[in-house]
Amino acid sequence: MNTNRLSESICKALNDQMTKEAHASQIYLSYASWLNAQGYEGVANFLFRHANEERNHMMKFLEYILERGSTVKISAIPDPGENPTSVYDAFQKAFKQEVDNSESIYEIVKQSFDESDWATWNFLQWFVKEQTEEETLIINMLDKMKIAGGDKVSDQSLYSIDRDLMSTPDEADLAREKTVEEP
Ligand code: OFO
Repeated sequence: MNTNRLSESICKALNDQMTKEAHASQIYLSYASWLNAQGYEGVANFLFRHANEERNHMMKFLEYILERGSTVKISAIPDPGENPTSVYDAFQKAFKQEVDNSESIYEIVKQSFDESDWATWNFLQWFVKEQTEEETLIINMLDKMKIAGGDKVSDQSLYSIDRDLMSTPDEADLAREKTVEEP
């Protein structure tokens, strides 16, 4: 009896996404290491924590594929690429990375819808919400830096941003989660 509950195309898309999550983790590790070496311990810390989150996302895909009786394929992770050139550049690159990742997840959501694979569609809703949260978090960081001068942000402002990021929560509040009782 065939116990594989994923179509070949969905299984491939989920495996590819699993590798993308691992790649995202490597990207954040590389940015965090570079920023730490430049003396931005707070920003680096924030990105090290984020690298762990991406690794957890990778594991979520892996576990789901196994749960559905299908086959996990561990592939090589592409090189994380160039180091950023500044804190501002690191967040701009991180934002692009998150938007690309969201697009990639939306593609599988669409695919699961087209194939009427409701279990996968439902599984992916967690990631749709997570991506909105991550994009919001980075947009908030970029806004702060833009106000402080964008690419020309002063050392003084970078010092405060770095100190704030040491203790910034890893999750953003989403407006749609607010209620009248808990604004
Ligand atoms: Fe950036 O979050 Fe994974 O999916």
